[in-house]
Amino acid sequence: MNVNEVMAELERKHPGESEYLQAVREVLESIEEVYNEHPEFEKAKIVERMVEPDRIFTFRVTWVDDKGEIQTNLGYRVQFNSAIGPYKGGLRFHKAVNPSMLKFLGFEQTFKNALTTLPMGGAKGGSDFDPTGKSDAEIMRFCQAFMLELWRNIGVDTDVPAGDVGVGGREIGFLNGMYQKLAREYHTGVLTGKGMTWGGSILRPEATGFGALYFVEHMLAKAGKSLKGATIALSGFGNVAWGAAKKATELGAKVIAISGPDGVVYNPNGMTDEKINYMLELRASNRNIVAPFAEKFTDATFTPGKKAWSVKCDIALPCAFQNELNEADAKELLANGTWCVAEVSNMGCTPEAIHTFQAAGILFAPGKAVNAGGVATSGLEMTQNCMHISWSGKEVDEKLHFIMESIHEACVRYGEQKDGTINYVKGANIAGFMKVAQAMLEQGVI
Ligand code: 2IT
Repeated sequence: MNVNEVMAELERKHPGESEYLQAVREVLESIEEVYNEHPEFEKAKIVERMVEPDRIFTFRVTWVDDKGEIQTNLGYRVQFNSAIGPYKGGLRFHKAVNPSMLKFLGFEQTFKNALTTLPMGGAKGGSDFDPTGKSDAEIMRFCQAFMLELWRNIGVDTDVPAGDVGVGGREIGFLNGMYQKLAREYHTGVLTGKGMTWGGSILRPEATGFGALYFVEHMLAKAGKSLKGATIALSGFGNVAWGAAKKATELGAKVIAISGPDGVVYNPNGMTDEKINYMLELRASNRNIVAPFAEKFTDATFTPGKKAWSVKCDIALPCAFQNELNEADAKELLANGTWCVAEVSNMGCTPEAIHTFQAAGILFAPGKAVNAGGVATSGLEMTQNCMHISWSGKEVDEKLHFIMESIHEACVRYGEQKDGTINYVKGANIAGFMKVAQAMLEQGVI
């Protein structure tokens, strides 16, 4: 394989799909060396097959807003790869959603799911519906209209969606209610991230953030460092940022910044239970602003238009959106002494930012390893649903710990360099790739 040739061909077929091309290039650059040591992969054209989704469903979603006006959005489900199990991955509701974004996310999901140790293929879906400023009733009607189309293409053993940006427990509830009504199937397992009284798993809401901090703990331990007393800046204030803030605080770190599209909140005294709970209220308000945090808690200050990366911190955790941390941000963090960056959002850093961190020799880990605890706990939710039982919080947490430790070990196994440091990007990409490639090879040309 020659990365530039594969990329030129992909670009020819999908011109301008920048996020998708960026995600594929990052993986191919990491695996090139290993791939070329396996002539059987080359012969089976594994890379050429793996970079294209299996199929994409695109549909119109029409619904009526509170004023009685008719609204039309676009809906999608990208079923990317099913080599190691049924399609699995979240739904994103955000005004910028388009095929490029969902293809990048579905591609990433395929490798991430492979890393979890569980048998799940990769998928992603969503809509350009913007939840900002919508009422709960509008969100319900949109979710119902979305499911009116999606339901035929998903199923317990075929494709199991969950949440992502703009889709949390409330939306999963509306989606699940409509699915059951349409499909007349009352199995609990067609969506994950469900409520606790109707098939949800304890700890699924926390799992992405908790898992990320477990991963960071391992990464720091390996480098002889610790979370205790470390200052953390994280972006976002949604479900993922909430779980990360909660676990980071529990483990003795101080979360000194959260952010939103409107700016950054500097929180020099760190989090309290009340502050952490307030993050949930902020998200549920559908306003998509973080400024009210600093109105409610007077020891915090809000600066409009600034990112979390302007705050001096030991550890930076992007928890919001792709490419939310660019080269200039990376340089600002380094100048302020940051020594660890872990992506909790998918592809949170631009390639230039990653190169800047790697060149500086600081600890860096990619989203598909760091945030895999979310989908892994979705996998645990599916298992409980199939077995018709509910595990205790302790059981789920132990399994999540084990999974994050396994992912860290896989990164070390494939990413250890001659000088003893770990290239986590390479490690995660090769570990995920090897599993999916082997599964594709063994199942023939299909
Ligand atoms: O990016 C992700 O891994 C998620 N949004 C979670 C997907 C899932 O199926 O739980």
